[in-house]
Amino acid sequence: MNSHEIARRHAFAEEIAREAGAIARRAFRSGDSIRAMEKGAHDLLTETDLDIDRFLIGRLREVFPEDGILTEESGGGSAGNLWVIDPIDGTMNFARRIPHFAVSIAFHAEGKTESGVVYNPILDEMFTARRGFGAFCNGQKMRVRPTRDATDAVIDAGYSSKRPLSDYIALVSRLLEGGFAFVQNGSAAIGLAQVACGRIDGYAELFLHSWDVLAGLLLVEEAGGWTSDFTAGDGLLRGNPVLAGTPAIREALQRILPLDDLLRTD
Ligand code: LIP
Repeated sequence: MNSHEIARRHAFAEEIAREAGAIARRAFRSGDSIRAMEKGAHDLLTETDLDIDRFLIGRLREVFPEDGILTEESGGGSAGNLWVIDPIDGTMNFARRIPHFAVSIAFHAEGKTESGVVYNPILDEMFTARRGFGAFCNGQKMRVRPTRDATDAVIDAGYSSKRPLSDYIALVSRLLEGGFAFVQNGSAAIGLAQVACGRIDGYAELFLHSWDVLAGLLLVEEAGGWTSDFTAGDGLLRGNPVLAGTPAIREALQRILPLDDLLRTD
């Protein structure tokens, strides 16, 4: 795909992320209760997830009818030019009115994520990255934090009920034994955006879907960080573990979470 076509999609992704964020913000700030259905343990779905899912699919079909679309709530194909969307990443936070959630939109073409947008509508923080053009928060260029070492590092260690609890406990134990501090904030997209903008130093989770992370991983890469190869094997459609962070702690983190034996290579 040529640069002009990617640029069109990158600009459009920011436009519709902002529009979708307004839908989430209205629901978040209304006095109405936010009813959530359980898809699994600590895995929720709200009407606003579905409203935003329908809205984004509709806008994309209007403007880029030839592109494929894969979303958390509607599934989708793996066409060469693929939009990968999480209407609300951090649904549990949204349902509890914790302002730590985002609309996450990525555009993936010819095996690479070319554009990523993560928008937190409550803080009005628009994180964007286009491959090769840098990463930005509300237009300000982002760089990952100049971490000194593990004792100077905070890792967002996401919890997924899709892996045994014992594995998560082992991950957190190894982080703490390695001198790291950790948080578990409930949104991979925002966690990765916070690595990119230098608020924290790394993100680790034993299993995530592409819609949770593709946009955030590009933010980290374009802000000078490193990331695991999430699309290894069939990660784009079947998910994978995620590890990302600042350069100074790459070796220490990879020792703690040896992804080689976790990434899908089948
Ligand atoms: C969430 C992820 C988070 C993970 C949660 C959940 P959702 O995505 O962003 O990192 O720990 O279990 O999967 O379901 O809110 O879109």
